Amino acid sequence: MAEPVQTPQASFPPRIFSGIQPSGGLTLGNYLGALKRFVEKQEEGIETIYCMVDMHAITVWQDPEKLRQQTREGAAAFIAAGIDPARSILFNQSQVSAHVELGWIFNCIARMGWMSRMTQFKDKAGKNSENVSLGLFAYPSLMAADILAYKATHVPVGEDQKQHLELTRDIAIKFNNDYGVDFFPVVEPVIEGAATRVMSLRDGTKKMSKSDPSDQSRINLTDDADTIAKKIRKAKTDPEPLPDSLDGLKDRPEARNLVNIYAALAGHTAEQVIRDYAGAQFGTFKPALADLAVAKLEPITLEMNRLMQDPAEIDRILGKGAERADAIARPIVDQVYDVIGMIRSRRG
Ligand code: AQP
Repeated sequence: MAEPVQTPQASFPPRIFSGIQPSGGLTLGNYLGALKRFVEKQEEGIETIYCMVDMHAITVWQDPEKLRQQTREGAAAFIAAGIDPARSILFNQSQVSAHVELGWIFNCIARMGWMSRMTQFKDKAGKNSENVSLGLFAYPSLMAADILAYKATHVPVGEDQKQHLELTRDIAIKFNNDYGVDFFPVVEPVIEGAATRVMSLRDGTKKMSKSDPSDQSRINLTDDADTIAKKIRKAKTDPEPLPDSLDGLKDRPEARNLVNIYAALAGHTAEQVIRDYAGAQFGTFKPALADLAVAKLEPITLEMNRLMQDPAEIDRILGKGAERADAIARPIVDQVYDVIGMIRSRRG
């Protein structure tokens, strides 16, 4: 089949959408790669829509009670990190059915060949690909629906989601071409900052992930100050001091990771950090990083804990956000049904 050709784009007003799976507690990777960026976008005054993507979480079995808890905890992390539910729309995906409706339509747009190239599926399925859920394979087309149900134009994410956003672009372009419309925007990934891919504290070649079996591999947003300091102290490194230029970190993934984390937390570039710590041993650098991490993360953790005292209030915020999200997505998905030729004659 010929590659889809891009149709000329009508102008779509800027709108940000992004989400996080409540498949475990949020990590420093989620914070630096996603949450921190989400807050910055809100502060830029762009319309921002953020979601706990619980339908994605169940692509791997979740204990129902834990899933509820993790969804609330994730929402609490958004608010504690600076998302204001009055200015941004904050909700959980399963309360807005437009996502799964459009997800099915996109399953019929996306090609098997495109989906088979998704490296995250290959990584997550590993040798067990015959035995994972069909949902895990279809996940990226539901992600495209999450974004395009709002005609979002920009999506802040970590580096690991870049390929899924390219697929979202392909789906939008193919839908527009197949139906001869200029209906969906071709989204722009927003992958910014010094730590777009935070790596495991135990292995600098592996992404920090909430589902890694080793708790020592990650910093959780619920970790207390002592635990954060201990995990950083024990983080895998090498015996060399820090070099005087970034080039010197090329074959030192663990050292590079800690420098990137420091830079992202401090709001500096990695170059600045290397300038400040050139020649320093990890015995000096790690305590400085631990102090910085605690200073930045502790207020968020404390606020999350406070918010989690009142789960009913979190549910109320998610419900209100879902109503606002539905008011945007419902008419868009109804128009999609018209475009693709579905009869819509039911009243009420
Ligand atoms: N290590 C990371 N570095 C930078 N950004 C990251 N993100 C996740 N891990 C890192 C970004 O966080 C957002 C939400 O991701 P997600 O939780 O929906 O899914 P994920 O990318 O699969 O994250 P995990 O932690 O690895 O979850 P599990 O273990 O359940 O699969 C995204 O913007 C992502 O880029």
